[in-house]
Amino acid sequence: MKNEDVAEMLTDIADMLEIKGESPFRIRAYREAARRIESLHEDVATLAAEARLKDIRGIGESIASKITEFVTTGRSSYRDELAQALPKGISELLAIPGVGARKAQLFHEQLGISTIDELEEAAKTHKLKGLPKIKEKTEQNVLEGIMRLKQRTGRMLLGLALPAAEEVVDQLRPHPAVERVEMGGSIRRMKETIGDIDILVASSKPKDAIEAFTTLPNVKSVLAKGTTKASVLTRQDLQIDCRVVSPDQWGAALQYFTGSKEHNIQLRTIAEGRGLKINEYGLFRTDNNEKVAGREECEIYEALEMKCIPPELREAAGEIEAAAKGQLPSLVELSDIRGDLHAHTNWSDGINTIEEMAGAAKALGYEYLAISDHSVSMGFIHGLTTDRVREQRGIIDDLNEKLDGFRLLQGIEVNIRGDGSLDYSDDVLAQFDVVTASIHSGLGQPRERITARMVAAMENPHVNIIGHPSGRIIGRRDPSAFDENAVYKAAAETGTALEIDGQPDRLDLKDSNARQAAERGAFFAINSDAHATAQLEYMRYGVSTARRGWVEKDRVLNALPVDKLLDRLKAKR
Ligand code: DGT
Ligand code: CA
Ligand code: CA
Ligand code: ZN
Repeated sequence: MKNEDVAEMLTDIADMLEIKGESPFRIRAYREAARRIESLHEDVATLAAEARLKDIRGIGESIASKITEFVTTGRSSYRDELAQALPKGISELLAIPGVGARKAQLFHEQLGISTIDELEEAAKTHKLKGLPKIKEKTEQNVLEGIMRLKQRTGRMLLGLALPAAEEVVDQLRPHPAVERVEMGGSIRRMKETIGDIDILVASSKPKDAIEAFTTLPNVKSVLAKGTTKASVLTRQDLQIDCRVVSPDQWGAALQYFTGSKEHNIQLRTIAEGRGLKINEYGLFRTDNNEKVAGREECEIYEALEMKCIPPELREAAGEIEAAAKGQLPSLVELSDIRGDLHAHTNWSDGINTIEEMAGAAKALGYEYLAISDHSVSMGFIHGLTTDRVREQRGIIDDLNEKLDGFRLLQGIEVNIRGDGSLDYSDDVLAQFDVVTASIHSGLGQPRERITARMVAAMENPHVNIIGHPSGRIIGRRDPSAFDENAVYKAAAETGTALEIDGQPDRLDLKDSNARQAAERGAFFAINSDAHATAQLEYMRYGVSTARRGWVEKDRVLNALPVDKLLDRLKAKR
């Protein structure tokens, strides 16, 4: 997070307030703050962590809290709120670095531009130059901004790509020319980011299947189209490759195009050692080309005398050896999850009420949900005071009277402060059913300090879970430098679970970290960290991350039924 990012956020707010016709004083305050931050010689994130923002002239309580939220979470809920209130054509343009609300409004209203592509076209054909207050340089800046945006989105988050890919698969499946259809490539392996989406179709009428694919409603442009493969760009600018194979080659093709490339290379070596060769058409004997397998994917692995390997493990990280020895882990599944232990409500920075979150969790088939709002030092997003903690307990108890066959737990996401202490005293913490402790600031601290904070939190008998342990935001904020050995060891020894947070831009612990932690005996809580009812579905990304980390069901706290879970939580205390 750079000072200029913070300045840009503040300028955006000023622009949007201006579009809304808010008071000139407020607008000026944001512009002034942006200017000061831009010319600051110190790192604004450090100032925020040390609560020194208000030392800067022109920055008061309200702006300081928005900056703090932005540098800690990477988001500004106020800016998002303002952006959502704008016409859609304007808000899409705001995604471009360097294009603020004022310019976006100008482009939208004067030229009728509502999409990034339209703006790119207008800038290239010099249509922007004629607009009031738009300088020559602006067109160049706009084009550069669009380029940066496209680079930034070079690999897309799984959470963005998967719903789009599922839509395509669902739309192709009923087509008469489509016998089978699945995702392949990194998206089937559930990698945290995806280069392009790969889709595989089995069909005896490949031309019809390709035609169906390239004419789907969500297709914006066709990049390439042949008789058995095609590439398209969706309206969200996601690239999807589709290959069509004959039904008797389905299994071999699915195996081949699922990858990873490194996994396939290892598998090929194993095949060669057995006088076999493997390609996207099948598994064949080298001497007489006789086909050994190919119609079903698992047949390929079985013909090589190994267990069928789940796609999430196919990263050439020991899975082939394990499969050959019959020692693949029995991976946790989404259906093993009995409840969610990390969800926010409108009591802090969530959107929905406690009751709405409970209803949505129950509708997902869960047995329990822990409401875990933020704690008091996160004042900028309404962290709970101890009075509000008590009040919330009353509401949760009342709801539990009404909710049949479902249990609401009172949790908390308690902030781990800079010195490793927690936001509440032990007697307050003792009142929660489950306590998650998270670091939200000072993530850039040196290894010893950040590790000491985490270990101190784990040594507290009331802390059950460490939330999003590394603090990374994919593509935007690096993980903290915590000492993996020390943290996983402390987690195992203190009986503190490590969270696998399912927010698509967090996935934290990440897959490889989770695997290390599991090997050292740690337990996990796989959570959605939902800030709205629909986000409870992010659980699946947490589960896929756990699977990629070789995590088994018996290591997962929230795979336990509620009574066993509560016993386990109490055991630490
Ligand atoms: P991505 O798209 O960058 O997230 O990663 P993938 O794994 O989806 O890679 P992609 O789209 O280039 O190719 C899809 C799959 O096709 C890949 O996972 C394995 C297979 N594949 C691609 N190129 C090769 C290759 O040169 N050798 C082998 N054995 N397999 C390949
Ligand atoms: Ca791919
Ligand atoms: Ca591809
Ligand atoms: Zn958090």
